[in-house]
Amino acid sequence: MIWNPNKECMSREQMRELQGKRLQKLVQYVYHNVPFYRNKMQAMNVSPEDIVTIDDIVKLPFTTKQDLRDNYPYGLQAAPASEIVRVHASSGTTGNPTIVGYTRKDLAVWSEVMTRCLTAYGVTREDTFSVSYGYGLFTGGLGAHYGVENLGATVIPASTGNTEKHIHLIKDLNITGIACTPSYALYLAETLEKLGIDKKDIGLRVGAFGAEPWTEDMRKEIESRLGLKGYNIYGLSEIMGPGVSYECQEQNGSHINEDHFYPEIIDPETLEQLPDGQQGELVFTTLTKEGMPLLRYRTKDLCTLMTGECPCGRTSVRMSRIVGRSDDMLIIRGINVFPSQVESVILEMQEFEPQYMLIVDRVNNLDTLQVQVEVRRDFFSDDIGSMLAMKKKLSDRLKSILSIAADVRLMEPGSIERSQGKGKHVIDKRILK
Ligand code: DLL
Repeated sequence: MIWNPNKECMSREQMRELQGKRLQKLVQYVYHNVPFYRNKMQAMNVSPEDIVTIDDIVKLPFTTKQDLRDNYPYGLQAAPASEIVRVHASSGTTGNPTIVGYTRKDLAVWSEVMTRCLTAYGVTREDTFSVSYGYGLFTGGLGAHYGVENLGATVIPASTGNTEKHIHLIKDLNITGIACTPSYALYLAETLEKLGIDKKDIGLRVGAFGAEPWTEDMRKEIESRLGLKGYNIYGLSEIMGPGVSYECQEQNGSHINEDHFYPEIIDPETLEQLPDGQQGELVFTTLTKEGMPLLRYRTKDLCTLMTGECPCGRTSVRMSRIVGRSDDMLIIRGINVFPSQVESVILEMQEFEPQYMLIVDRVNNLDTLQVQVEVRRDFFSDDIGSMLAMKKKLSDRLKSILSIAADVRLMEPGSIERSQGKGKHVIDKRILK
């Protein structure tokens, strides 16, 4: 099934024409409403009139997460505050979070693109769908929620946590679909097994998995342990949230909602656009957004774009799975974590050397984070009480900055291996094949 064939199956020529028109309008809009873009364009000697077709996009400036942080909180917002009806925030940066404001129309577009995804997965009005992404500032929960409602299926806003209760709901309410991170899906499978419930006793048949990288092997494992078919869903808060792209029944790449989010692949070093099929950094321009539209936003996600017809009938460009990042961002239990966040906490506390190591692992299908840090010689002692207090102080501070708990290990001075070249601060033991 296709939710919006008019848009999802447009001819390539019509799509490019529509994208060109939308880009023209967008550039006028940001030029006149966002001083940041006006200044950048003036510095590059580009005026809105220079943008005629979608190919002119290469004349426009890039936007980075740093730009959003520098203009915290509302500096890149184009719509007046009176038009903003909701705000989300992205985790995972030192200092300020990224704030994203949505107008009523933005929320309608978001529901529409989410509904396209769910329809492609085979979800219908007959389904009961559990949204088990976190609700709150994170876009996963509310983003998926309104997509399910817009489709007309029944939404169960389960959010995360309380997994045993959730499993009883899945059974009792005959929940047929679930949206969550792939790691949470595995944890759910494990809890199901622990409770002695057979997958045949529950009715799950569809999963919408994303918000973190996952693999074909993980897909097979989740599918066989939960008895459902798992589909990829991709997105990022700065651009919208979940629903930027989605897999169809062919499961050969994820279709991008290109009438709203224009994709490019660039070389992260030269910033030049790369030809189709070549791997590079994914960049998006929000063609229709009103609240906080972005020109050429650098996602730092590495992947390839695929053109050509898909047997499902959709004509949109597809993206491959995300194969890595062009920065050092880690995704731990769905939360974006930068090693630099940990570093800044350690540096601001006089008890520690600037020597640390993050050890990320997956135990019982849940991501774990251990932070090893060297204690300065004059603070290191045999007094267990003072060492425990120091550990607690660091754990609490990390928790408030990262939004996830870390297992802190205090290390003797000089015990963390020194690097000869670039400092190595992360050991990621999760195997992603
Ligand atoms: O994770 C939005 C989302 C929620 C997507 C629910 C899908 C489902 P952020 O917290 O801003 O937003 O994180 C965005 O997560 O740049 C990718 O690095 C990563 N990511 C998201 N989806 C996928 C996916 C949400 N399907 C960042 N595969 C992105 C791999 C993904 N990585």
